[in-house]
Amino acid sequence: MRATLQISIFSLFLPLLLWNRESGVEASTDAVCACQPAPTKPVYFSDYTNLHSDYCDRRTASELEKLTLEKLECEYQTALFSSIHNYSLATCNTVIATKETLCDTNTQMQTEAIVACNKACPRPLQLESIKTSEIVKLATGSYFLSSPTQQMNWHMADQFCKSNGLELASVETIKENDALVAAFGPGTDRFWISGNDLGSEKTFYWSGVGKTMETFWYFEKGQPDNANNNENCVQYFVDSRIAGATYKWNDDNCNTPFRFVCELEATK
Ligand SMILES: [Ca+2]
Ligand SMILES: [Ca+2]
Ligand SMILES: [Ca+2]
Repeated sequence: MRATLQISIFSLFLPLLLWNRESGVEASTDAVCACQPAPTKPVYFSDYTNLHSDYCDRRTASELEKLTLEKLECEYQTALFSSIHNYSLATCNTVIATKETLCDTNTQMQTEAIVACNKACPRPLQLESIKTSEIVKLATGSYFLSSPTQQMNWHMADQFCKSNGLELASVETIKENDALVAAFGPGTDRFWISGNDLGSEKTFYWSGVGKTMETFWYFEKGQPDNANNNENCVQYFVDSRIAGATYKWNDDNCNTPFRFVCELEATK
């Protein structure tokens, strides 16, 4: 009886405690941003690997880490709340739905804070860094498409995206595929994305999101062919041997420089 009473009182106040705690999370750009002095001389794109990540990049990584912890805490609290309220499933579901909305709102606020941080730290001379104006917003997220002169091998492209708080793109749906292909335009340049079978031949994996390539498969006919037993990285290409071919996927040699696509994985 006493235990029941304690649980009942606790369950009365718990929603208020949780509500105050989580609605208090704010995405303060002041706390996020503090710009470094502008570089004194131009830094060329090809030199970027010699540079350390700058302050804004590190802050971006730190914000993403914080967000992950907040999501875990939020999920934990939701599970705890659910166990206490197992006598009233309907009430519990309502509260969980509210909390999920709060989680989503916090995620959105953190994403906005990251974008604001990038805006507050313009680095016009640092060609190794992606400018906010170069990030394109498509229906399925935010991306960076390297220019025709920004070409590097898959590993370098992977590092470049990461050093800017992004990942090589992971194309998980036809909607995302179509948005990217439309953004490429009519050219035939190849673009690296995060798919690869570096870990295990023929098992393709999106390294950008840490998932195997299961839900969506868009390789060109005859691909992946692991040509010369040495093709382990996935790219968009237009197969000139096929009449009327459009952008599809191909496995190619990871060490060959091509253009590439980075993606903002805000909830990673
Ligand atoms: Ca994606
Ligand atoms: Ca392969
Ligand atoms: Ca191939």
